[in-house]
Amino acid sequence: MTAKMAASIVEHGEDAFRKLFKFYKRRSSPPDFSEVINFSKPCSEKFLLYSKVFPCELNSSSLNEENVSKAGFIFISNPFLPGAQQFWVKQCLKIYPQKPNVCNLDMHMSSVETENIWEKSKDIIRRKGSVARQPKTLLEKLRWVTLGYHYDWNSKTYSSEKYTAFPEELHLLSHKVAAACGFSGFKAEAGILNYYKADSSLGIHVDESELDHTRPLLSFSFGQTAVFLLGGTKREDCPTAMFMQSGDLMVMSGASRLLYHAVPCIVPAPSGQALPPELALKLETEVQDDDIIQSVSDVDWEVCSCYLQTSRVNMTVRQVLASGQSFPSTQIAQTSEKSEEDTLKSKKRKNESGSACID
Ligand SMILES: O=C(O)CCC(=O)C(=O)O
Ligand SMILES: [Mn+2]
Repeated sequence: MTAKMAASIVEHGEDAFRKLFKFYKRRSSPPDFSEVINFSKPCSEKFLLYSKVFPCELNSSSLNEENVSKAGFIFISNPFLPGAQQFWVKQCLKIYPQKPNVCNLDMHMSSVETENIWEKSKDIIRRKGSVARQPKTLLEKLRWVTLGYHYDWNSKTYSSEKYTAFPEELHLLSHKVAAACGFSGFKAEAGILNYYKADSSLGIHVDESELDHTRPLLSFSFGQTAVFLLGGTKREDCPTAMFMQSGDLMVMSGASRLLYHAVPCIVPAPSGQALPPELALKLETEVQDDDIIQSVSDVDWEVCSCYLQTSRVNMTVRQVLASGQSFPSTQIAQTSEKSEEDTLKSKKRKNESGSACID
């Protein structure tokens, strides 16, 4: 069965998004990926047949008002300079899981146990190639990390109480990317980092917890390729499937900011070529001490590349509040007054759809 057929046969009570999600998520045998758009093969490919898609050079002259308003969902194929991806991968694996940031392991482990995730895992990950079947390291058990305003998965809210400083270098990157897409003054206030294994998926959801939806949501992907599904405002709308490869960026803005989306699967890497060659590239120029991007040492990169052989890391960066806005004071009362029944319902929903939580 092809993806098109799968989407068209919608059984009673099942929406088109769920149907396609299940089509790509199936684990029995690899699905047919021929309908998935590959933006890194520009122009010649079938994506030009989609009237919804138009290619555009990202430079100041392309940023006229017409283009900015026409482009809600912006896909930027790996814009990173050689060597820069290594820096961001190292931040995701070595730096951002550190306290005071919050991660899934904190939900059931003490802060002493979740200290130094990188240090406790690195040597085992480096040696793993030769030693099969070992217990998982903390780094391999990492599923998500939150930054800035720490997202509360149960209440689906951000609050001023759960805030720690947002990493400056990631704010600068996000601010630059947003500005290049026509959104000046973007403030990176919350980040959700997702860590995917070969069999992970991210359920169908809409990111609506941020209070200002006029600001874009930025997404950065590293490591293994994923299939990303972008749907409509209703679950019945048939989604578009696209590959997200290492270094690719997505900007969800305008009308696309509140669309359903999901990651049904990680694409099996072709044998003998687990990592894209550009990830092996080192920075080409000498770095100065005050440069944002620093080079990654060979030992650190060895750990990162072993980890990425079978994994994908995605960072989403969000502006939560409009400029000058603060959290409504009632939100705290509402959240704590939430009945047990509501909490149970929300947990159930989270389990059913995965709702932005990796399974
Ligand atoms: O992993 C991805 O590409 C999507 C992540 C996402 O949708 C989210 O964190 O809300
Ligand atoms: Mn999302």
